[in-house]
Amino acid sequence: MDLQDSASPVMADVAIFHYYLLWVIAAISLFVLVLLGIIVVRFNARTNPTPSRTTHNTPIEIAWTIIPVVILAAIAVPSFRLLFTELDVPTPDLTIKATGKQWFWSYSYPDNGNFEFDSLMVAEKDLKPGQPRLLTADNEMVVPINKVVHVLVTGADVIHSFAVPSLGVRIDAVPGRMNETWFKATVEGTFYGQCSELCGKDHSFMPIAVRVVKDSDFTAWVNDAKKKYATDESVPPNTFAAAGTPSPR
Ligand SMILES: [Cu+2]
Repeated sequence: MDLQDSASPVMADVAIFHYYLLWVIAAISLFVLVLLGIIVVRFNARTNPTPSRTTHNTPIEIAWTIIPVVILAAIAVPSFRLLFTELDVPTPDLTIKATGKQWFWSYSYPDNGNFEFDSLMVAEKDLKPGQPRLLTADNEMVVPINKVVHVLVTGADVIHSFAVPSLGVRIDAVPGRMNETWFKATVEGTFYGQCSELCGKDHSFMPIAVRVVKDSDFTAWVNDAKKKYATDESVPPNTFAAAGTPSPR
């Protein structure tokens, strides 16, 4: 029924703007409804058998031109301000590249050791207590709290979309293009999103799980991840394939 709790300043602004618009829309709708009601009751053929022949009223015409312009300006100004906040990436503390693939996400950390790993959905039967169905991923994207995370987003095969509602992030992952967005998570915890562009049969099974942790935990995670997801690029992939072991990605 409502927006997810916001965990970033951008999402907080999105929520404020949303509720502001809701009031504007409600006021306009109510006003029009009241006018219609007055017309129905007071100006129907029975109560008003001889209608007025008035065709022009300058003050009213000026008012119904000026007032909508003022309303539109009152919507446009905060709307553009929000758009610019979303699109103008502040100086980042770290960069993460998210690649949408059929049907999972890969995350790489170019300025933290340049490792890359895949993040796949956990099947329903493998869920641990408390893990949400269809949203839990085996390897979460881990980010430090209160840091500006610059996210590079691209697609490897078809168009996907990287979206995490609580962080106010949603951007298309287009093959051959590098889109960018950012967020600053201000709440610790795990936040979930889903691919938001129809991308094939398993479109609904490629969740995005972002775990926000303290700085020290992030450093520890990076150190582990560097070993866990290490790829040795000096070894050609077919060496592994021939030996019967899975080749590095
Ligand atoms: Cu997708």
